[in-house]
Amino acid sequence: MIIVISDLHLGYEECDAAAFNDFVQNYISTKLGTKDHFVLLGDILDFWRRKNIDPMLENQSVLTKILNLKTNVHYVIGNHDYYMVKIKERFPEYRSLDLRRYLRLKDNNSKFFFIHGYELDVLANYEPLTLDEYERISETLCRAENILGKIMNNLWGVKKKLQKPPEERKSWRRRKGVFPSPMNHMNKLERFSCSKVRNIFLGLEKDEKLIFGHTHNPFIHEDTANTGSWVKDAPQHNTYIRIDDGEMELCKWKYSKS
Ligand SMILES: [Mn+2]
Repeated sequence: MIIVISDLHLGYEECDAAAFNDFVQNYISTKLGTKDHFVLLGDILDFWRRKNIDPMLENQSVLTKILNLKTNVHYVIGNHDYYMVKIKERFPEYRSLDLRRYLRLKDNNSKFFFIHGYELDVLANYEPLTLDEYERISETLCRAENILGKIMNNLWGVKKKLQKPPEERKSWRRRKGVFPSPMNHMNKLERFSCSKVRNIFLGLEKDEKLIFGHTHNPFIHEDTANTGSWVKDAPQHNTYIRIDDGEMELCKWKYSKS
């Protein structure tokens, strides 16, 4: 079994760290064994808004739980934790986590390709900015602490509002914790992610399924899936993708404080 989550944003005030802690303690650590995989698909730590060490210290309990898991943990880097690339470069034999830019896994003959998803954002929305340039900006923002990080975040927030998808987007019909496919009102990034031409840009094989996060809009559409997020300002949050027998399922973790 493979469990995938992204966009936890530890260190951001809207992060639902309590629910995630509950998820790791009561689901991940009990359900996943040595043959399974837990994929952290980027923006797990949010370095843009804080001094890097602060979110790590504040969340050391859940981070330690992750380091102690008896399953295979993979950490795919996102734009908000892009600084992790530098750490990996400094310690090439980095051993605490399987830290990487992308990941390939197999489950029951189905092949999966994982990226955080900012790559799709750059291709769909930020041209003429190149991927390399975007990554350099992301890395700088990881060191920006509050000032630059906040400015950039606000700017991108404004841009997101301007791009707001149709009204239907807001009213997700929820049934049994599964989400309807948003294929009728996908934005450009999502349409690109679901098209086969994405393979040309990302180097995917014909039969590889793509899983990404970054947009905070969870969905499954044919061989493409988005993990969603764990931030309370997203319409749907605390979502994860569960892969069992090669099949992807979009799920929501229900957490009550009792
Ligand atoms: Mn992101």
